[in-house]
Amino acid sequence: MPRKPLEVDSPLEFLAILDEEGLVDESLEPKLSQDLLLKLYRFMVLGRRFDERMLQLQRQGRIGTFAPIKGQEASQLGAVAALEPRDWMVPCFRETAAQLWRGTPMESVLLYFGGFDEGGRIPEGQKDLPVAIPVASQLLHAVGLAWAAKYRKTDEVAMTFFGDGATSEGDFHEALNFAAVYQTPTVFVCQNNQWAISIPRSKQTRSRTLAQKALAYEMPGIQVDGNDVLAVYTAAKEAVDRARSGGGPTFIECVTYRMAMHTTADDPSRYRSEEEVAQWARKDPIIRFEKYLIAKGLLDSKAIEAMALEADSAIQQAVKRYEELSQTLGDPLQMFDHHFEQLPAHLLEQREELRRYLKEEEEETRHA
Ligand SMILES: Cc1ncc(C[n+]2csc(CCOP(=O)(O)OP(=O)(O)O)c2C)c(N)n1
Repeated sequence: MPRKPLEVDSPLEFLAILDEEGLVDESLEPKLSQDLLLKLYRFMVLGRRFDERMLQLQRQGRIGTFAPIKGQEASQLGAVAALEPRDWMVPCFRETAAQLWRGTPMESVLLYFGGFDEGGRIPEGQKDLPVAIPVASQLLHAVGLAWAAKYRKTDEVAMTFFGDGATSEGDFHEALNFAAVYQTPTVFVCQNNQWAISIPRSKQTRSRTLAQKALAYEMPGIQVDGNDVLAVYTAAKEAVDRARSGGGPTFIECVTYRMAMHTTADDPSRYRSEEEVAQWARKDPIIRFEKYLIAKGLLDSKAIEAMALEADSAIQQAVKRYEELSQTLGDPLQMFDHHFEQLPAHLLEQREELRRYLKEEEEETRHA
């Protein structure tokens, strides 16, 4: 009748490669091509500037509520850069940079947050799912896709993104459990940005790390500095390679920070201090990567300026296309079209009420 410690393997690690000063640990530095390094930087800058522009557009009433990504560029781009086009990317609602990397046009993102269904349409051949709003629901979709890939004996991998808050949902646990039991090629990327709206990480879970949640499901788990694009890429590449070669799922916790508001409907000054934000601003993923690329001789101030201008011009063109397109789309009555073969009585009533309301509004505008 022994009483003894259980033997539980712990493959958990923490990984950081590039520090806040842009100094690299050469023994861990991944061997990435110049093209890939510069592409990562370009998309980090594009993601940040697009985010800033979206905030202005939202404040001007030209798009609706959206979830900013500021501070999370490295977590998203380091991860998707490890995928092949044939792999699946299953986003939450804060993956704008990842979506752009995968090929979603900026105007689609604007259309989505502008309230147009058409923004959820994924370009032909691109294997991404649309934005998921119900927290953690997308993890199950990713596991399903990965399970299908395994069943069909393709070598596709499904990578899904979610926040620290999502780890408290039942869907999270069901997804990890199924993925581990059936060894599906799924890569779970948790962007631990420290806050789930106003709930801090400390009130989300007693676990010292989120990565350790992988242990319960007997899958590899790793915690990485999520503001270090080289560390995120390294962890993601190992996870994708393992998944592709039949090694099953991995859980990656990216320790990062949401530098802006949860969504544009939120006021973070009500629950967090300016000092906390300032502390994380010093860990900015773009600044440290920029320093690294300058030290490597791949960037200089002229190239930095040129890339910013290039991003701004692409953004300006996308906003123009969005505003032109939005003139031709968006009959609100369409929202009733695709749910039921035959609309139930209460929805017929709601459709009629909306139709009447829109007509009245139109007449009022005409008389105004
Ligand atoms: C099932 C469900 N419950 C509640 C909400 C409302 N809600 C939207 S975002 C959010 C917090 C999500 O936090 P986290 O998972 O950490 O992701 P983050 O927003 O920080 O990226 C909540 C509670 C929702 N969308 N879905």
